[in-house]
Amino acid sequence: MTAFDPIKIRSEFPALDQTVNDKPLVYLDNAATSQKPKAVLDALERYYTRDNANVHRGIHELSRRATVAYEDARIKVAQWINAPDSDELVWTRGTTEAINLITIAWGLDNVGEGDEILISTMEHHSNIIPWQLLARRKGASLRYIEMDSQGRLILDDLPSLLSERTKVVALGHVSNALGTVNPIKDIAAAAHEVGALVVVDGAQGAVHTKVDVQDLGVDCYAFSGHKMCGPTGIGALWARKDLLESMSPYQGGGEMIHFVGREESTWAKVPHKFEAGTPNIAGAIGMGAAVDFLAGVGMDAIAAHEDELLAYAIEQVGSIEGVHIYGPESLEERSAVVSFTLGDAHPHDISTILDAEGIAVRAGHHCAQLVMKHFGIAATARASFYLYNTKDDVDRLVEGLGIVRGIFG
Ligand code: C6P
Repeated sequence: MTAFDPIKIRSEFPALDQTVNDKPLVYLDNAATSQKPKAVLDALERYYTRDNANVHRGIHELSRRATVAYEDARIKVAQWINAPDSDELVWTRGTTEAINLITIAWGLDNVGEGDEILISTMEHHSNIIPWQLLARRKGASLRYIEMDSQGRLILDDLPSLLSERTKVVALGHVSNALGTVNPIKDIAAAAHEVGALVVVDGAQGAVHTKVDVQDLGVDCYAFSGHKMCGPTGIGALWARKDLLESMSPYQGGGEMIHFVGREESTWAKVPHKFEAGTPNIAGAIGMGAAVDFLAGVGMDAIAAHEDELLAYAIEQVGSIEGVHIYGPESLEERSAVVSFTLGDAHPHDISTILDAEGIAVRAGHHCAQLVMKHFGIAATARASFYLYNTKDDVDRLVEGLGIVRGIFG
């Protein structure tokens, strides 16, 4: 493998090579969505210009090519998370749809009156609302693992929160609002002792480090293509094959059936049972190209680069007077996100001022209102890093925050 060179990597991402408000773009909103490398853009173009056809339907050359590319991508993405079998990977629109799929296709049949669903106050709304809807429909109740003052899960509470009533434990791998990395493997082991299903929201997990669903010992892992250099509108649910086979269909329509009768029908084998209608073929192919790209760079190298960048960013941003950084103090427990406030400056104002300097960060509650409530704030500004960011980007952010300080005192 060649040495990790963020400048060279940067040149693979056309969108990074532009000015915004007459300043070279510094893109630090990667937790919302990453930029796309040429390899992914080329894969999309190749599909649409040469191979465009529906999958699993036509007996003609283009359909054959599209089907092969679509299913090859499934194999690549399944291998990416070390799934034992690519049939265990269901394409979805993203993490949100993957979690909704589980709550409907598994939850409606397996969660009932008096059962408990254990989540945490750290969750993104995508891992709260689907469970709330399920709990309401089935008369189950939601319980929460709370966070400590550093935004870490209080796992000492776990034994008292888990019981035979716990049907499912659903947690984020990495918090988008704080960067906290959760010890999923330990939690999964504890949840399995009471027979609970373990569902992981991996939207921010599969992005930065190598994920191994077998090693984590979880039952389901949901993730999105667009946060890991892939296209929008594509993601996946990985789940154990026996679990998928036991589940009811999620949506009905073309492709998910085996045989259709007037009153009764039978279902296609997994994963197709969960993929009703024409799928996002280009998206799946693009996500396959994205994992090829990331694997080519090397996930260990990416993780090491991001760790260095995060340490630098926390040191530099954290030393600005008035800045408060949220999330764990130990770098070991956090991922490439710096969520912060600066004195009395509203995070939206921080973001607007930075934007004028060509620096893109996100400001708001980050779809994690319970996190904001925990810290007694309405919003934070969030800089999130990826493989193409550099220390120069951090320096530009610090300069921009100097301007914010000049305005807000
Ligand atoms: N977080 C962010 O700016 P979708 O939209 O389905 O691809 O991913 C939803 C989602 C679920 N869980 C976590 C932990 C996430 O971070 C996200 C998306 C973006 O933080 C948009 S709100």
